[in-house]
Amino acid sequence: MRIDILTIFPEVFRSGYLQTGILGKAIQKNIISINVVNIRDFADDPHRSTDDRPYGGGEGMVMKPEPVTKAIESLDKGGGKSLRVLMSPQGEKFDQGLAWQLSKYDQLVLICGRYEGVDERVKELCVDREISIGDYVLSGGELAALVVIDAVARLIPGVLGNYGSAMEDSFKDGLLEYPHYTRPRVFRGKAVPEVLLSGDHEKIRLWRRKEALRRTALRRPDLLARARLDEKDRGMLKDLGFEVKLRGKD
Ligand code: JD2
Repeated sequence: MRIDILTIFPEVFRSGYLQTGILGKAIQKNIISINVVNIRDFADDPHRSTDDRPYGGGEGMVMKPEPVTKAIESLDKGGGKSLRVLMSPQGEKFDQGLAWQLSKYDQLVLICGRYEGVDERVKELCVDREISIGDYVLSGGELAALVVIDAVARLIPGVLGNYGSAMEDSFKDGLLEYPHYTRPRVFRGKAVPEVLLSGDHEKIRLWRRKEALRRTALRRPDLLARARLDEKDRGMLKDLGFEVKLRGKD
């Protein structure tokens, strides 16, 4: 997959998070290629300005439409399936399902605004989707783009050591993960749950499922309402003192 990032702060992407860990490996292995474009290079006034005052007045500045549009149009289209995404607090909420959708493209163009955002006409003329990573206010689209890149990259075959683990990860069947433990067996007086030392794989599987259900019911009832649950799951939830009406596995 080719990822083009449009920003007035290209340095954010050039050395740091993207070059680290499994993402850095995926770039080295050419499974993902990252192309960072400085929107300012497409500003043609003497001051190379990328922002201007809002029509109608008010606080803050707005990204001028010409530089962003020219930057988008300058990109190599590559021929494959391509999607132009604007990072924006007004966008649809990014989640694992949307990450899976984006992972199917050959090219993603991620447009990062600053100030109060980009001129509305850019969205109408050259943006396919507007995406928000959550309901909090960032200073620009750059951190949001990094979040999207990380979540999408791990779903591309070859990026994780084992593709299966992308599917196994959190949210596969819509539940939070069970608790994890490693050595030592007792740490500062706190012991690892005995069942995990039993060697009884079926008992362990059931304990983990029950703990996943417990956590999800306590912390994320919204997820539980949409989770894929079977009769055994419902039984476990009942044992835990939670009542579930909701939909079943199929
Ligand atoms: C952005 C800003 C409007 C106040 C471009 C913020 C985002 N989940 C998210 N929160 N904030 C953003 C985001 C994305 C792009 C821009 N700003 C600053 N805009 C009101 C502050 C400018 C995402 N994705």
